[in-house]
Amino acid sequence: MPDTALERPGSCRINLWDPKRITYPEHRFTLIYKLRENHSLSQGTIPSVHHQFKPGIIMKTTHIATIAAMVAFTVCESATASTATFIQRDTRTQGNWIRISSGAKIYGSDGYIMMGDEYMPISELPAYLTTLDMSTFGKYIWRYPGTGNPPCDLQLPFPPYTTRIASGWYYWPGIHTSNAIRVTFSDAQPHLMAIYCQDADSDVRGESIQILDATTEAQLDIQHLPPPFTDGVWLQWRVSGDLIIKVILTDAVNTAHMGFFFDADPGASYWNWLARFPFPEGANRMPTADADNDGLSNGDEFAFALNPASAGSCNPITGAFDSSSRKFSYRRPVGSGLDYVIATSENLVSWNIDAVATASQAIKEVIDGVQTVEVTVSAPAPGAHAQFARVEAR
Ligand SMILES: [Ca+2]
Ligand SMILES: [Ca+2]
Repeated sequence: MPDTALERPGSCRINLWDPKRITYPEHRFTLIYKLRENHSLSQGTIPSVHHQFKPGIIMKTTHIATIAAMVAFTVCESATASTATFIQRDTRTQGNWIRISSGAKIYGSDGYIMMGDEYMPISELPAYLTTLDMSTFGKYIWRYPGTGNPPCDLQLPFPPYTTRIASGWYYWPGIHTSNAIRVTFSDAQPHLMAIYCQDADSDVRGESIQILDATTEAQLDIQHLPPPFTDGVWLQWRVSGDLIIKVILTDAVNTAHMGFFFDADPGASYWNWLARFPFPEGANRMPTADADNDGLSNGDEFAFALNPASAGSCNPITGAFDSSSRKFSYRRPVGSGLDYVIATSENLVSWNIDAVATASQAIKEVIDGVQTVEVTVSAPAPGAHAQFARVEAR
């Protein structure tokens, strides 16, 4: 096999492709490939019946181990591929990362680390995160909890969420040995990672956040924070693998970052949908945020093909319920990855899944990636005084 294909970082899952559609049920193919990190040699055994067709590098060879045959292998996604795709710069959410009313998190639903008072980090980190080391940085508290509480200071992660602190980590060249943070994810899945940066005591700090592949040290992304960022800025990426994050000083004498926040990635279809809309400068594009303040989260608006950047777009029902035909219709995006379930109620309090109505959903029209779906609701129970229906996107 060509060495070039084997030099990819990460251990690869390799699937056999048999171009002649010949199966070798009694055989196993033994393949030598390199592992990352120390480039030692190892062996993997691949069942001959393991066929998968996914995009990737195709390598061809005339014989592998004991089998002399023309075969091809597709190297699928690397189990530890390091990626970092910049998602957004949010200057509007500031320190309000938790909804005061419910305690639900806009950032950090999977986990977070921030600095509390007494120079002690507060964290609740996700299981998929195996490394996040900020020990080479200085710790500082610019403003203690309860001191002024400007909205740019981060809410403390316990009720009543109205108490805030300006605190975090800083890098001072010549004093601190490293400006690098190793962040390692144990799985091969993309996650959302946000860093909150705030120049809490001046308007002269400037810094850049650089993300490197920890294995190759190739730069995956860099974002610049010129002064001032006194009011607080969220920088967010879609990331995976093993990363080095460098906080690079560009202005003044030291840097400042207040914490890391991790969330589940809603998927490429969500981000592709959001890319259609002109969000206000600095708006929060997270599924849990409500960028246009119409009472529907961005995630809800995605599920029902609404415009998350327009408060006037908040109703996905395109055809009102017709009591004689028992039909109504609604909009949803093509390929949302969600399941749409119909539920009915007599009192708007208790809801029951209407399996027949759920199965009745018929796509009547598809325009510009948006489906119009017609639903036929089951007849209400005998004696019911009213009937309501709703569509649940799961
Ligand atoms: Ca909204
Ligand atoms: Ca809207």
